[in-house]
Amino acid sequence: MNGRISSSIMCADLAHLEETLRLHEEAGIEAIHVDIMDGNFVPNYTFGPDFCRVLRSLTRIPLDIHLMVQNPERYPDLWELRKGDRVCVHQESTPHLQKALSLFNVRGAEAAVAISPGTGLQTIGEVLDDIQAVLVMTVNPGYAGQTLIPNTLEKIRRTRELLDSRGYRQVQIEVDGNVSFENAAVMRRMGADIFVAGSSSIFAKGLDFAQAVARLRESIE
Ligand code: S6P
Ligand code: MG
Repeated sequence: MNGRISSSIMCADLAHLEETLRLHEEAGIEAIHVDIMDGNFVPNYTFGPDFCRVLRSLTRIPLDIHLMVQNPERYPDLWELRKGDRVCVHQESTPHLQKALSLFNVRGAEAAVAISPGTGLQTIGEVLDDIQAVLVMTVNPGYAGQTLIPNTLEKIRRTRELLDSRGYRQVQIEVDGNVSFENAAVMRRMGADIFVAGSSSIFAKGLDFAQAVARLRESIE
């Protein structure tokens, strides 16, 4: 299966959201990546449940909700999950990781464990039955427009090896952070399946959206 694109909506022109989402549908974008930041887990604020509701009212593309919030298990119902959605929970954000993941694994939605660049893979082995994906952060969470941390590329390969060796071939690997056309090709070779595309590729200044998507798809075949 070819790699899939999860578009980082915080990098889009939000003044023209409807038009942007129409272009997403025309380009067959598989998911919309919504970065939720609480000013606590990360030093920034972004979207919340109301914005997710707006997105749902404008498109049927599933949401890929990246929770960069402390203790995400506190308010699991805020996200009104649907079949095909995915919720990414940071390992570092809660001492109750298994519980948090299980709360999002409902109504056909998927759960993913997210790991920041400084986090090892050990804990993933304990929650394999609770996840459909691992989100390997290739920058530190908090901001768009950062530069990839080189060590994380090899970590994608180690994550794939861990999943395969434990018999979890169906668990996907998502990558997030500086997914440029060039980096995406390397990430693909390392074993990534889902690519969070932001200011480094499909929303890069001066690029035509459809052409940029086509170019990214070539990188992740
Ligand atoms: C970062 C966030 C990401 C960014 C995305 C931006 O905390 O989780 O999803 O929005 O990485 O893309 P780029 O190409 O600017 O890194
Ligand atoms: Mg993200």
